[in-house]
Amino acid sequence: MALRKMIRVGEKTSPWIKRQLKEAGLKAEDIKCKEDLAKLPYTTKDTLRENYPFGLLACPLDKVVRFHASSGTTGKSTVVYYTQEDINVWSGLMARVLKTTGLTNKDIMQIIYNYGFFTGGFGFHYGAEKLGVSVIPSGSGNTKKQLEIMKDFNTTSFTSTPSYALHLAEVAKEMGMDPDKDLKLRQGVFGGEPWSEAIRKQIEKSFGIDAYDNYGLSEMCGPGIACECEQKDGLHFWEDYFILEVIDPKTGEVLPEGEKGELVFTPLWKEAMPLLRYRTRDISRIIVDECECGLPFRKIERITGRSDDMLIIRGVNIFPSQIEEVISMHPAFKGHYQIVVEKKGFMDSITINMEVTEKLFSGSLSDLLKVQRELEESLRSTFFIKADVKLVEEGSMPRSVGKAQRVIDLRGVKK
Ligand code: DLL
Repeated sequence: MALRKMIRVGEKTSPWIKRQLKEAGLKAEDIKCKEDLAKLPYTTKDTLRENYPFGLLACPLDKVVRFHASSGTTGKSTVVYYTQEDINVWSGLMARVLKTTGLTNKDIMQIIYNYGFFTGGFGFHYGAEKLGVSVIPSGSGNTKKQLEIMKDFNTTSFTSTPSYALHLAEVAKEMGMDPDKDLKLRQGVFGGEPWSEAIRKQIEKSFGIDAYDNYGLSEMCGPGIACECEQKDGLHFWEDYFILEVIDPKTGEVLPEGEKGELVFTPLWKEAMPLLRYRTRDISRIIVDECECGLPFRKIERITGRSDDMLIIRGVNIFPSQIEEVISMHPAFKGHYQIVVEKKGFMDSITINMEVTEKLFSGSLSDLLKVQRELEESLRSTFFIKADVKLVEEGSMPRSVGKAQRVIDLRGVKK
């Protein structure tokens, strides 16, 4: 019902949806259910770039109350727009995320995401306020100050990228603080970038909290699409507001339920920027089993990476998250690493720079070499290619206040 209404309205108001229907030789009334949706072409990030800035507007500009945008490392940035009603719905979806992760109006949440064109700060802010949580809009950066605020305000929860949470924990240690004992934190909600189970454990242990994953993307609204419940085993997605298809990223074919592929979302509620079949590039699968928490929404597995992040090293396909999974099994893993890919002669070469503790780094050379050999061997036996591991000093790799840059691909970069 919601889909039919959305397409009927979209055909009239959105030049892009009109074009999608025309390309498929269909009229709005031909799309009655999810299966019919599959007859339409996809919307992609390029669609947004080509329509920069206002080409996807489906309402008069004076009804728009907010813009967000992604930075766009290549080409134009992508812009998204919201009416007041879009903001209201988004806030409700975010309130649902926070409630699902166990927050209540008794909590004090510190929002350590950038407030600006990035959707993280405002998305969490409006959702938390709607749930009645007391919000500290501290924004990103200024790590020491963040920790002082946590202490002074008795913050019970915080949200940031998982990589920044790890950085907060190490700065706390430098300041002589034990976040588990000295702070009142009880939970945290993390997302915006892929993270492994090992990083979750590390965050949970450092702060003495429960750490929950949440997923979203600006093209849909921002954060607020899916999150973990207390089971921490897959992310419930809000099926009453989005239709989710999972497709083969190479062929574009829709896959049977439960198979792994690229997530494609159709939001059912958007006024300013309705989109049909948006290809996220994010790889996951729908979990078919019901969740013990009793929520009536199905789950997706944690996102393992993006199809456009996949590295092809000497013909072998590897996701950065798979590398993280392997190296994070080693007790020397502390969460900070970077993958460097370059051409040596005609061959691809891959090096994983991984930080180890000060104690190990300045200890005996044979211990260090042993760790290096063990990691290289695990990588070789998993991917059947040689990867070099370089162990580096604690604190020597860049820290980001937002999303971490895990891969540096120098192939194609002129020396
Ligand atoms: O990152 C929205 C967000 C903010 C989500 C805060 C969660 C928390 P974009 O900047 O448009 O929006 O980036 C979206 O980030 O397509 C994924 O590739 C990645 N991503 C987001 N959340 C997760 C997650 C925000 N939990 C892109 N796990 C998405 C893995 C994630 N990847």
